[in-house]
Amino acid sequence: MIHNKQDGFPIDFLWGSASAAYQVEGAWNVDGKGPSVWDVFTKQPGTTFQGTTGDIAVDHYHRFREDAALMAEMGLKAYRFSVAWSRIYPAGRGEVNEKGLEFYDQLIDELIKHEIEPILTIYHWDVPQALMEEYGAWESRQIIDDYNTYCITLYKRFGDRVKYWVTLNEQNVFIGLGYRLGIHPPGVRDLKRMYEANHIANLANAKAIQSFRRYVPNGKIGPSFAYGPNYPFTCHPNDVLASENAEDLNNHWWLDMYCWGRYPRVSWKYLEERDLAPTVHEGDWDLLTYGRPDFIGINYYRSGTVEMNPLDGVQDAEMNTTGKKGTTADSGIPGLFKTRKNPHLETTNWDWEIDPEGLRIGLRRITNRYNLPILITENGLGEFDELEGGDVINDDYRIAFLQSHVGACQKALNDGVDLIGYCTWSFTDILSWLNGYQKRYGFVYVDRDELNEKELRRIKKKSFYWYKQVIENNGLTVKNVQTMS
Ligand code: BGP
Repeated sequence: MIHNKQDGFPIDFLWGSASAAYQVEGAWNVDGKGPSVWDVFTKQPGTTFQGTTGDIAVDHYHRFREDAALMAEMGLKAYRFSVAWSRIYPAGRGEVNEKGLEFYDQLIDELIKHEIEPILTIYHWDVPQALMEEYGAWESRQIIDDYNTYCITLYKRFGDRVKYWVTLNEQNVFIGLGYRLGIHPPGVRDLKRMYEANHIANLANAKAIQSFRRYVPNGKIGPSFAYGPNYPFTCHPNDVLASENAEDLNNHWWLDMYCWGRYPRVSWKYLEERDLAPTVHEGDWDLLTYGRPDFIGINYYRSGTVEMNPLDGVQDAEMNTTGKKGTTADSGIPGLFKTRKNPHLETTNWDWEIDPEGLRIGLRRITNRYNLPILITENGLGEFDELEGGDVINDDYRIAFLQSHVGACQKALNDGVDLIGYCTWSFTDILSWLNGYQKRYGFVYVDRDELNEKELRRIKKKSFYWYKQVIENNGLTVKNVQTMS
């Protein structure tokens, strides 16, 4: 669709940036915080790049005022952060840790002082280790009530100041990497357990949203979903079908549930025949209908391209966690689809396709299917950055990436998508779960590496000034574009 004219961004558009507790806070055992599964998992040899952990991360816990001041200097309109469950409930449930609540009180107040809209993610993967040990965390229905209690504690405490809430961050990723590929905690490779745990997470999500309506009636809530639209590798109907399979099993399996409270029929039948469909108890479908969100949070990094995969075809493959370009093998599900490198797209050093038009395509697909507002809760480029003399970081590649994606957002708005905001990933550099500190995403460089925390100095990158201008102008202008080229 080519438009004759480009409308601008809405006046109250949320120009934001995002982070997650484990990736920025550090202070992993400070002020009464209990351990999360990530505190334990990253300390097991061989789980992360060069054994990196979030023990110190970028020390946001102690430097949040400095970070918020940088956000204010940039003119950021919104900041998405997550609460560490085990800071609030060190043992996952039972006694509340007042110190944990106080930390987020202070962070929220600091943001509001700078006129930055807080977007609070309730859960960004760091389930308390105690619940993992007690009942297997997401594998037990006990977590539904414990998660709900944790949510209500946050609603009551912060509901007066926080309007935008994200329930589960990338359920498809923490479940998929946790139980299919076994590279996130709990490191399991078992599809039956994966679909069971996922169903329980759906129930927990729906119950949390049901409670939200009562405690924060004027707030807005939704999940953040890791979304990548799929393309067929060729126009051969077999490849088109493969692409539909991928769309159904990788996207609709979650999004249909969030928005409609049901699983897509084709994928359900496929899983049922293999005894992989989740166990459904009486009352589940009723509860799931309460999960309908106010907006869909989308974390977009890349699109996917697939072709037919025969029954004896390729299966799951290793992920590139080193930044050595071209080391990702094709992967797939025999009988459904397999990935192919898209010849029309460049990739990052971690082999992620760079595809701004894919964002527009995805936003349109979601809009047409679910008819809900969309908040982009993450989008960004993870790359090696170089700190040059005079404290300069020339990250033109990041500016180019973000600029093209902001452009795609504008086109999507023109197409009719109800896009309410755009959060980049991330504001400062952070710990990348499996890729250490070398895969950087921030507008603000943090001077540390895998082996040495140094002084964790904050240094503004070139992209910092670029995004500042975008926010000032409420979108791209000729000037922004020139700055970059
Ligand atoms: C998303 C997560 C983020 C962040 C981002 C980048 O899946 O929600 O927490 O890590 O991806 O991923 P990575 O750090 O693996 O490059």
